[in-house]
Amino acid sequence: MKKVGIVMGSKSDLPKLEKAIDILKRFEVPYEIHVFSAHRTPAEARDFSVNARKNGFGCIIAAAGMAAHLAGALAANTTIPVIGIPINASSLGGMDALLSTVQMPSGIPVATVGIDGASNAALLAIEILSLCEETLAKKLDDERKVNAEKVLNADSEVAMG
Ligand code: RP5
Repeated sequence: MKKVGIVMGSKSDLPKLEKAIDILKRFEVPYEIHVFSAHRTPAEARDFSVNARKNGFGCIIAAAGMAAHLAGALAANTTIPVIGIPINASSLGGMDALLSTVQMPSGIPVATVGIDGASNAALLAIEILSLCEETLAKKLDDERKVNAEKVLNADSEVAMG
């Protein structure tokens, strides 16, 4: 199975990625975690991205806050899918990172999830890998059923008062 790369711009972003890590573990998806900064370690970020496909990665999750160029910088150097997580790390509440991550120029896509949207980033990464992994497709279906069950139970509870 291909790996998911989780890259964050700073170790200070790590707590915001725990949900993604938990989900990848639960789905038994192999992953690697790195700290590379588009601004502070641009050469290392580039090397990771340039070699990602040949190193067995199926997609990259890139999380960064503030003037968040990490996801775009990684996407510029690879044609495997890059999922961007804008991190709330400043007085602007993550809007700075959201706009920096989502507003990519044509030709270099970044699939951007919501601010601090680590869960959806992991699920989207698994959905991408599931195109070639039937076991993951089945686990995703099971997950959706469990989630639907929770909402239906909540509906029953609320309706009964
Ligand atoms: C971004 O700046 C990082 O992704 C982080 O969200 C933010 C602050 O980084 P530190 O100053 O905590 O290293 O590059």
